[in-house]
Order: sequence, then structure tokens, then C-alpha cells
Amino acid sequence: MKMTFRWYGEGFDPIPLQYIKQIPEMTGIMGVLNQYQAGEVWEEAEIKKLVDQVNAAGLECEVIESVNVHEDIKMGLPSRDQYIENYNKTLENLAKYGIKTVVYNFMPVFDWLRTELAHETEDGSNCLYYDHADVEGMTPRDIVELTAKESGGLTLPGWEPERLERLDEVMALYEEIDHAKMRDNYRYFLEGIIPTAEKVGIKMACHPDDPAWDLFGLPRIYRNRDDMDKIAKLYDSQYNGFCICAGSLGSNPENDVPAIFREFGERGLLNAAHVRNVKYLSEKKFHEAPHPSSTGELDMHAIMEAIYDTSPDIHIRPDHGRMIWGETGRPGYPLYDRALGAVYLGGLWESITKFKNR
Ligand SMILES: [Mn+2]
Repeated sequence: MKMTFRWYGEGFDPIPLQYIKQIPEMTGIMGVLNQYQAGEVWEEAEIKKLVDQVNAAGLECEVIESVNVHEDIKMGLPSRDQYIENYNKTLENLAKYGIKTVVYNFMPVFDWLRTELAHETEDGSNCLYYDHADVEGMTPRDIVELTAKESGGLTLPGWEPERLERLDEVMALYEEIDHAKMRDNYRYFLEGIIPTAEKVGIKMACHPDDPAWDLFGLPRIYRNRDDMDKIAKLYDSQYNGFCICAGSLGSNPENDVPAIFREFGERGLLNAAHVRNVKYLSEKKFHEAPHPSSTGELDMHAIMEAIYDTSPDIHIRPDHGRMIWGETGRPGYPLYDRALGAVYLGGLWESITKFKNR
């Protein structure tokens, strides 16, 4: 297992690489070139610059997250062929600089979605929060505006203004797309890119829809174990795998998260992992919790054990953190609470390793 940390790049992320390096046992980052819009080719010079900069800080850059999938691909528009060609070119370019895994998602229109980005909790910290009742009283445009307002001037991944300019047009087009059609479009994308991923040696790792249910009538197709089984069968390859996000799937109490990690790990399809916790308040209402099991709903030890038993060589990272100790910054991506999460997960790993080898 390699412990990593999501980093948005200089000028986009307030956290210096050196601070990330100071977290014990941190091996590298899950990086991104935030300057590119979905559908654009990532140029070699820019990739090299990122990798060199990360390496100079004593960290590895073996995982990229996210190479965003253009909406036209998800909607199955004729322009998708050009965007798939561009995606392949990006994968080829990334492979030249040592990238081994690409995390992405196939969520329609929105990336992860919350109704509050700075929800105050009892101890005075704040965290990401979701209440489905609030979503039902909102339009898609309301939620875009709310997210932009609460993100403190930083563009959040999947919420780029350029991507959302076409919101009304895109929402209208999705009225014709059901889950089966969305899966067909996904199959077309996988048939277009997995041969390239195999050739250049990059494992693709799809991130779940978050929260793990449909929103605004949009067809979300990665919400649970059965959705994952269908995705795996769209294109049979170890390069068509998953980045299981414990907190995303864990938003729905019906998902047995440790069992999902174990099953897809055993099938050789767990290509990366986000390990974080969530606290249920009532049906479809939750806030994000600190990483330890006792503070939320998920058994983090069982999740780490499933990774240890099935996929011990993957990259993992702590996921969203709370704002604690007065920290401000990118909602969900603070330094302090994610560092606590990383060290906690590292402790579980040491314990599991020693217990199983004595
Ligand atoms: Mn995640």
C-alpha cells in the first residue's frame, strides 16, 4: 500500500508540497493538472513539470486524479469520438512520465454534491454536509450557485464554471438518457480507451457517484455493488477497474462497504482507494466524519483489512477532511484533518500487517 494525498497543483492548492511531505509515511500525491478542461489533451511539458516538481519535494506522482470525461461522451453525442481520441492521447502522455493509475468518474453533470460545504459540528469544526430534503427544494442551477459561493473562490473539481455554462442545455439532453443508455455510453467510452490503457500500462480506476443515489432525475450508474458488477462486465479487463471511495458508497447505509472492497479486490479490480468515514443523521442526510471508525458508520479496520488481503500494492489516500484548528481552504481538502486520517490509516495498516505475520 502506498499512502498518498490529493494535491491540486501550485496556484490551485493552498497546501505546499513540503507540508504534505512532512506527514509521516506519506509517499506521494494523487495529482491533477487543474488548468485543463474536460476533453483537452494534457501536454507532455505540463505533465513533466508537475512530476518534476512533486519529485523535487521528495514525493512520487504515480496517480492522476481526475482526467475528467467530457460531458458529450457521457451523453453519447457524435463529438465524443474526438474527445475519446484526446483522452487516449492524454493517457499516452501520462504514461511517458511514470503515471500508473488514473482515477476518474462517470457522473452525469455534477461531481460530488453537498448542500453545505462548511457545516458546523458540535466541537466547532466544520465539514461537508448533505440533506436530500434541501436538494429537493433546489434547481440544478441553485446548487451550482451555492457550491460556487461556499467554495471560497477556489474552483472545485467537477464544478468548473466552463463545464457548467451549458447546464440548461445539458439537463434537457439528459431527459432522454436513462440508466441503460448511460451504461451504453460508458461501454462506448471503455471500448475507446481501455485498449490504450492496456498498451501504455495505466490502470483506470472509476470513482463512485457521490452521494450514491440519483439526483435531479439524472441517471447515476455507480451507486452500489450491482452497478459495479455491471460496469466490470462492460469491458473485461483489469485495466477497467475501480477507485472505491468508502465515504461515497457509504453515504447509502444499504451498501456493505467492506464487503464491496473485498469482492472487487478479489476480482482484481480494486485499482485505487479513498478511505474516509461518514456519519448518518437520518435517511439521505449525513455529514462527513473524522476518519476513525468510532466517529462514523464505517468499519475502517475491515476496509483496510480487505485492501491488505486482496490488493496490498495499491495507492490509497485519506479523503475529505473537516476544517479543524482554525484552518481555512479548499472545502473537503484541508491539511490537518486529512493528515490525521493518513496517520490513522497507516496505524491500522501496521497493526494488520503485524497481526497477520506473527
Ligand atoms: Mn472520494
